[in-house]
Amino acid sequence: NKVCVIGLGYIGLPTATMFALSGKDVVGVDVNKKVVETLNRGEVHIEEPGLGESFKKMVNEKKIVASTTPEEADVFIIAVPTPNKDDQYKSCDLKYVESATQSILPYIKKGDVVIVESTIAPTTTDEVVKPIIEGEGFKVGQDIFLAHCPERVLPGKIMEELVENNRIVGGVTEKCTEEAAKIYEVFVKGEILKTTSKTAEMSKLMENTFRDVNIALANELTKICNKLDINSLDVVRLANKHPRVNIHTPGPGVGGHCLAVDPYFIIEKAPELAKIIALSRETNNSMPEYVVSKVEKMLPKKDSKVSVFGITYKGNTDDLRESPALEIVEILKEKGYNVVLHDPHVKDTELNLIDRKEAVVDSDMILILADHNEFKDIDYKELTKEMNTPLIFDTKAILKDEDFEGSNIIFKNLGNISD
Ligand code: SAJ
Repeated sequence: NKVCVIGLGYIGLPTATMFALSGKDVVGVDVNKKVVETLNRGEVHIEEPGLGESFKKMVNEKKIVASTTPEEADVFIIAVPTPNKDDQYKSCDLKYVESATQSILPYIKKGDVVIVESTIAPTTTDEVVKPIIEGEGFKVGQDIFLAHCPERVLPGKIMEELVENNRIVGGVTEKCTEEAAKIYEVFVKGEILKTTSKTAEMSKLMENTFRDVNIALANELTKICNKLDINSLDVVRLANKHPRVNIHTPGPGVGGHCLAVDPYFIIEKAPELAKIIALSRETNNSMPEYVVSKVEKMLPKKDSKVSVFGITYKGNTDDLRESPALEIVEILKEKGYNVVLHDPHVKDTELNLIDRKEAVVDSDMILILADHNEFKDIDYKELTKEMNTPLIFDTKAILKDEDFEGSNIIFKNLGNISD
């Protein structure tokens, strides 16, 4: 049978490719004409290990085709973005989910399965998507089977995790759950976890919220430790030796389109109750300013040259969405610093990225803001020779104090910069 995937971004494209690899005929739909053209040439527009080759193979075998309009199919998968709104709670903007649902209405028929994979606020499938489909005369649960099946794959490991991870399948009715579960059985090797759509929505949001709150705890710990002259990275390492403790790693902030976005979808539904969740967002959002305040302490001269290594929201990706690194760069520039950028994963020419050697010439600081693998194996003793001051500030805890013992390099991380 045939699968129609709406939205060919970080989730939709790998998912569409996976269905094609599993033998389905796939049409992938995106509103962006340029993206559709690129894809139909067999090229992909996002960096994700293993995706490019598989996608090209499927295009060549005619198992997958990209288009700007949907087509009749047996299964429709909605994987469009759900950004934050500009309102008080930064609530979930459903405009793309709504327009994607509307766009498939002329093509759906009795017996079809409609799955929302986009991350949505709790109760959205029941209260927003279902009425749109029923407005067309279908009865959900009898004619059309509607479910929320959140994606939970980690960017950088998407192709692997799509197959290996457990998958939550939440139907609007039990029959919807059963029909949607059958769809994923073709490639998911993990467990298929059946539930209702609103439980599925909340479970997905809570996974990312758990991580966001845990990182906030680590970031708060770092601020407290720096006040008390204790190394927070040592504290995290030692506390995590306890069998039931897993404190996450402090860093320059939380970015990406998941952790920095999803917790607000819970807050909007119960702002008077979601206190820890809201405070954690605030704490993580304060980290770029905190990092800048530490840079200012190390480099009081505001025209100093800062060489930023890594501008993506995390390591080994080209994804710049909600990147705290970009926020740090902006604040540093506003303060007058001479900031140059180096990132081996990003191709954007408008950002004026330069190579590593050029970036450090006459520099006063290498500021590591993303944990790309490339930054772990650099010969820093050699590289820092070109610098004005051999100072490295590693906000991602990828290098170790020991690596610099006996050298003239001044090595700083979030653990050893007491106030
Ligand atoms: N970060 C820290 N400290 C840590 C871990 C992460 O500061 O200890 C930062 C990262 O640098 C990054 C941000 O948090 O800026 C988020 O990175 P991440 O690796 O935690 O997660 P994402 O956003 O790439 O992907 C998450 C994953 N969710 C969970 O692990 C619970 C992924 O499985 C989800 O599919 C994805 O969100 C999503 O799409 O929701």
